[in-house]
Amino acid sequence: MIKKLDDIFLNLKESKQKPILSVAAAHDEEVLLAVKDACKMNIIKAILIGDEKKIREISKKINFDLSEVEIINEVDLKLCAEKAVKLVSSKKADYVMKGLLDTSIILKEVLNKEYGLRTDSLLSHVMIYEVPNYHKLLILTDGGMNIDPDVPQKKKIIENAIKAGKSLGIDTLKVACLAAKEKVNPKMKRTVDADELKNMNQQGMFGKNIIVEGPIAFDLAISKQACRIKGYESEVGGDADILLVPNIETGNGIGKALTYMANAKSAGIIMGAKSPIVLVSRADTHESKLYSIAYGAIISKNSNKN
Ligand code: COD
Repeated sequence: MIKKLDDIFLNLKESKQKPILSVAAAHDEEVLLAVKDACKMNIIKAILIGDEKKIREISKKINFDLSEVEIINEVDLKLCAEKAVKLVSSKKADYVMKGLLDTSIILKEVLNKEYGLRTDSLLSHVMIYEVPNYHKLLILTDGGMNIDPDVPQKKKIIENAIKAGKSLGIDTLKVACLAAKEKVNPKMKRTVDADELKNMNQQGMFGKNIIVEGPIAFDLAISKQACRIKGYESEVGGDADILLVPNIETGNGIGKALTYMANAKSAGIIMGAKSPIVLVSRADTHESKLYSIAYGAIISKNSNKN
């Protein structure tokens, strides 16, 4: 079981098959540092799409040996995303990474009906955090793709997060459907949605070994002490594996608070497509980008098995 983000590397080093990553708009130092490290660790092979002149200049500066790396010269950002996605849909690459371009540009290409990576499933963003003062990895979803999901979409977002959690080898997953309080209040739509999701799980709709709690506030989901003080009893209380947020703003805010104020390390990908999409914030460190590349490689390996 993967308990720390560094364990992902060990898991990948054991596998002989190296997935090929296509990087859209790769002309960025933090992106190239992460790709360089992943190539050096021998966990992936890379195809870089972007401004070739800049890619070569940056690579020289950071001592990235490009002799084994394919470069596709493209300066237009939309075309960078299109070409990177097409490499995956034509099976010349296994998964795709967002480089120095806006999230919505790459997501629109991923969703393209003709050459994109859609499936019948909803696509959603999953972040994994290693927080110094939390006792296990924490999955946060969806703070990156679905803006204001309804209940059927939240159900699919949970299903994608369960797949992401299972790929880490976690057997029983505890899901906290976040809201501002624990009692259902018809005037607070998020509490009603969370209650519906909990009921779905009680009917077995999320499968075996899944516990869904909600509505539940953030403090009770992650702190046993808060549960004791408030007299709150639930198997998920203080021990959540997955935080389902009600909307993109909440997810984005919690994620950034964990990174900037709690020194969390993280990895982020989009689940639900034909292959994982490595989606990190431009401001993320190359370490976080490296974890995301590695996590994407694990998901890619698992989806090729199925
Ligand atoms: N999964 C599967 N299909 C989808 C999804 C999804 N999550 N979202 C849209 N689609 C399909 C729709 O069914 C439709 O067929 C087509 O894609 C277009 O749908 P629209 O018009 O709703 O989608 P777009 O192209 O306007 O927007 C989709 C985005 C993902 C780009 C949009 O939702 C978005 O910008 N999300 C926020 C991304 C972001 O900025 N994140 C960073 C900040 S946190």
